[in-house]
Amino acid sequence: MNMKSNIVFFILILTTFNLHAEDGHNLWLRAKSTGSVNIVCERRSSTLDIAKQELEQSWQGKDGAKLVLTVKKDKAIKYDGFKLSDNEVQANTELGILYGVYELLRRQQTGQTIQNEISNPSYERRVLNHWDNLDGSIERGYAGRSIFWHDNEKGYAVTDKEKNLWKEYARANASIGINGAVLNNVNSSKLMLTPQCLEKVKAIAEVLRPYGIKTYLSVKFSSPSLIGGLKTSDPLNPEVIKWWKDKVKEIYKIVPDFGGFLIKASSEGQPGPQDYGRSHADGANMMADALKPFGGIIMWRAFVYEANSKDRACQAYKEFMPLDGKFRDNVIIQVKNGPVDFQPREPFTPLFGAMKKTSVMPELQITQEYLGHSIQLVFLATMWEEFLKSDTYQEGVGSTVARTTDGSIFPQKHTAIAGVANIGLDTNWSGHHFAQANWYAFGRMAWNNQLTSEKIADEWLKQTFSPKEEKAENSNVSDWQKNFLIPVKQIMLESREAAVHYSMPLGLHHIFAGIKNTHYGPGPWFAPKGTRIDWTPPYYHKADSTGIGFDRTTKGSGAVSQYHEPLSSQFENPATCPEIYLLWFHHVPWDYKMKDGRILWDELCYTYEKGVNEVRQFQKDWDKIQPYIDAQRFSDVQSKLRRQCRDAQIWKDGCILYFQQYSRRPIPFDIERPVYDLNYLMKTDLYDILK
Ligand code: GCW
Repeated sequence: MNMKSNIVFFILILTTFNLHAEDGHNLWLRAKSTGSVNIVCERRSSTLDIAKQELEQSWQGKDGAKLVLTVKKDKAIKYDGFKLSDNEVQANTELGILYGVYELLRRQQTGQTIQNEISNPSYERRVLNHWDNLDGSIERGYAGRSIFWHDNEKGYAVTDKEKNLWKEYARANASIGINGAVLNNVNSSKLMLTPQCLEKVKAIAEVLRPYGIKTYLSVKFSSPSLIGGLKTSDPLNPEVIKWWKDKVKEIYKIVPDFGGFLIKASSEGQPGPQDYGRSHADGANMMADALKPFGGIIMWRAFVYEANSKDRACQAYKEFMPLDGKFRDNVIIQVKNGPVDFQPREPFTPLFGAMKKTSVMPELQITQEYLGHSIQLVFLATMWEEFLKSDTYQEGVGSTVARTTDGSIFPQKHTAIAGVANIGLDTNWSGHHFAQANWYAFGRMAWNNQLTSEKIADEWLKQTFSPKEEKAENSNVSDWQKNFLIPVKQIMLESREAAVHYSMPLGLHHIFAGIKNTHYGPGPWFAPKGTRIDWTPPYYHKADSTGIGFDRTTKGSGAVSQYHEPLSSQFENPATCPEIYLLWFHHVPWDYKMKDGRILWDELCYTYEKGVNEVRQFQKDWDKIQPYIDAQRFSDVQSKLRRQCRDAQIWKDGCILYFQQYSRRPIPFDIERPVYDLNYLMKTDLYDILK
């Protein structure tokens, strides 16, 4: 064969064998239409055009059916909600029509029926927070570099290829109801508000706009002095106030639908009002006033803790509760789900429900900083469901976190929820094919905070993996459901609990390897001299010869008192404290009797063992599904599961062997023996630092 025919041959081979190869780039939006649809819509706009195009591209309903899209005010429809029936989508806004269309298509693809129904979003603002730096790197990003920012060399130039990617990104977000994006890291660059950078923001905003995605920015609180030439950034200084007003005006001139600012201030070394002796309220209100005339909001983070505090988990409540009622109505306090920091399991942050006169929004972390990066298969929806359903009891039984934040209990002017994005330039967007499910789940729960993780997993799997060509063939569909959908859904639903088991069971938290600050892998031993103690694991696990765990009772740090009764008493008493939080709230003896009759030490060992076994089981189950999935995604996930098994083993061995030095008890003889030496694991850790 000559060169030319060689190439033709290879192309042929590729198209024959790779017909079904999937790289994950199409996310959950793979469906192709199976017939035509006759769309009736009186209006035209770029958003409605997208709605029509989506219908034509992915219609799987009755061939030739008629569908009416109606923009008409209806009091029962809230925000960009919609009314859905078999042959009509009605909404107050064009964006509502688009959301209704995505829902209709989702129902078709997942085989769900449509009754006449109204769907309203739980939150007014459903926002992704990108921790993207202006040099293109991403803090806690595990899926490649930023889709928005380049390295310095390319500067702020915008290419068509990029615009196309942003469009795909916007489409994916709109399809799950996300309507806002903070384009840059909360650890913001001072350059963010410079005119060159804002020009780029304008370009991005233009691509996102037709999909209903508002653009927000994270900015440095000290911008007036850093880039504005002022001597101070004191929020009560008239020149500073004027500087922000002018800057906001400049932004709205080029981005008329700008959403507002997300601020990390007086937190982890970031500048803030406290540098000038002012409060969070002084700072937030000053900026909120500048945004008010344009309809913008401030999302002010409550992620604050100071070095050497007795208990970091108490701080946000202490700093923010006295300010309840002091914030403008266009300020929302953005609070992480747990009081420490996105750990595999935490009780909810006690500020939820407690701040009654201030808008509060949850911040979830989609990117898996503490949950295995994009290496481990961990479906986070179960964790978020647990969090949203947690009862704060603040206004009686049923005051769940969901209801205290979505306006059902407190009259908030604005409601919102944020998720720290896991999106990067990787072909499959999120690094791990299953990490896409976390992006998806965030959007779906932000739209409906009552959705179950089971339902979300089910719809995501059907859209993301169902064999395209077999949709109509019932027998094949059920075959696929039995052999793929059911077992893989099971893996997803168990995956977060498994991660808790093999890394931080029974309320343990923040015992990560500290070196290089990766937050991947165990490091309960990590405590080099001179390191801030609240950045070392022993601060959190407090293991010693008498027992293990953080005493947050009234005799300890008192964190339990920040919760409303009956929770406060329930957490205070080890006998009534849920065992999943035992070591979060209590320092208990190694021979403490657990509910199942085992002593704590044995329970700890068995739980680590269980976690490892669970991942080994995921591995076996995954191998079985090979015939029901394309080759590429099968092997990508297979190989990541191998690494996950190894790393779960390292977690188990590292933690059990380390804690054994304090418990001085044997590892129960019926569990698998460790395969790594503690010294080796500790040295490997040290080795890393020297590399
Ligand atoms: O979880 C911690 C992370 C930091 C992050 C910080 C925050 C953006 O380790 O990387 O900084 O929280 O949420 O501000």
